[in-house]
Amino acid sequence: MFTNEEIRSILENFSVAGKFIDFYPIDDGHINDTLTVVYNVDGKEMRHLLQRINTAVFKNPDELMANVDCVTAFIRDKVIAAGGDPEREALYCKPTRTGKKYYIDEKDRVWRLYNFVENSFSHNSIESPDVFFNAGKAFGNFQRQLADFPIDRLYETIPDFHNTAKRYMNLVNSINADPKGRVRYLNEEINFCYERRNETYVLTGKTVIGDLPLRVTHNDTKLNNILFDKTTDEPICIVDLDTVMPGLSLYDFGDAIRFGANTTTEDDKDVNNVSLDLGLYEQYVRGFLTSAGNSLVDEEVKLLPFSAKMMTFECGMRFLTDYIDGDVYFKIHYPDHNLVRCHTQFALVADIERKYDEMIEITRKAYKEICGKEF
Ligand code: GN1
Ligand code: MG
Repeated sequence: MFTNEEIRSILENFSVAGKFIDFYPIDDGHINDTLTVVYNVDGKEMRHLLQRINTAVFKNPDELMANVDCVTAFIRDKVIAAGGDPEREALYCKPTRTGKKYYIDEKDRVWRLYNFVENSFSHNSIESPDVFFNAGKAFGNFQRQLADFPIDRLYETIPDFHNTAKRYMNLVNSINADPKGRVRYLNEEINFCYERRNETYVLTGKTVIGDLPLRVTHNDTKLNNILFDKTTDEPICIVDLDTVMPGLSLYDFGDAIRFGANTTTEDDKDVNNVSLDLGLYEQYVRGFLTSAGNSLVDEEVKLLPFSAKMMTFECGMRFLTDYIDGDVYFKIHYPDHNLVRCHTQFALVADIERKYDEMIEITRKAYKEICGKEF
């Protein structure tokens, strides 16, 4: 997708030591383009992470980078205060030669350069239950690290990102516009959404009346946004900070379950492979409550199972909306990719509904055992 020459000329605008040798794309994300770039510094290999920010999605790079900058600096201070290693446990962006946080090339593409966390990797699926316990602990810890972050310093980079009711309205608008004539084939999917429309208001409604506190949240807690240590398999740090915004702890919890506790991938073409793994759900609840449990209010814990359902439903609606719109938001690798993704998400919602009472029991028991509290 990019040539070596192209990347070299972009990197010349960043203030880093050594000589650029090579690059490797990282294909996990649906939004930005991410590459590992390799330098030779006095005979030693050194890596950085180069990213092209998708400005159709993140429309204001200044505000986005201001958020990333103050959140990463805040986390860095917390890591140092806790005696950790800030080079591995915190991210930072390397400045351009003119001292800016990002570089705009002649094609108006926006680039930034992050530190590369050596000897780390990310999981795209769960090989053993401990991995998911640790994932819950890591995202709970992230929330705890940012608990005293001054929330009004953050820009809302994508307004109403997890406002599920607004996402439903966006879907309805796309259905009405039907720019690609795809709606006529989507009766079942659209009915599925219509039947659940009243639930889309629950979380924002409870926030308005003060039952759920606004916190600094990550908002994109996919398992592959955690870096793990190759040697110890322990989580090191959280990446993909573009959507850090004021939000609900439930967004972070629910989205993590959506991705990680599914027995298959987000784009498995066979929906029969989709189900909620209750064992993994339990691991994540326990990990999350171990690090964040005592800072949560009872109402948040009570709604953990609901959030798993809502975040999965919301994501499915977003894939469906993008399919109707003609695949303009998420990167796709084949024509029906967004529809396939929508189907896995709705199948997972249906399975969560079947297992809902068990999820509540697991949550209740863990809350009692780990935090000594009840909801
Ligand atoms: C996108 O960028 P990536 O792939 O980590 C999306 C998330 C979705 C996710 C679905 C900014 O995340 O909200 O949950 O795809 N990010 C944005 O896999 O829209
Ligand atoms: Mg990501």
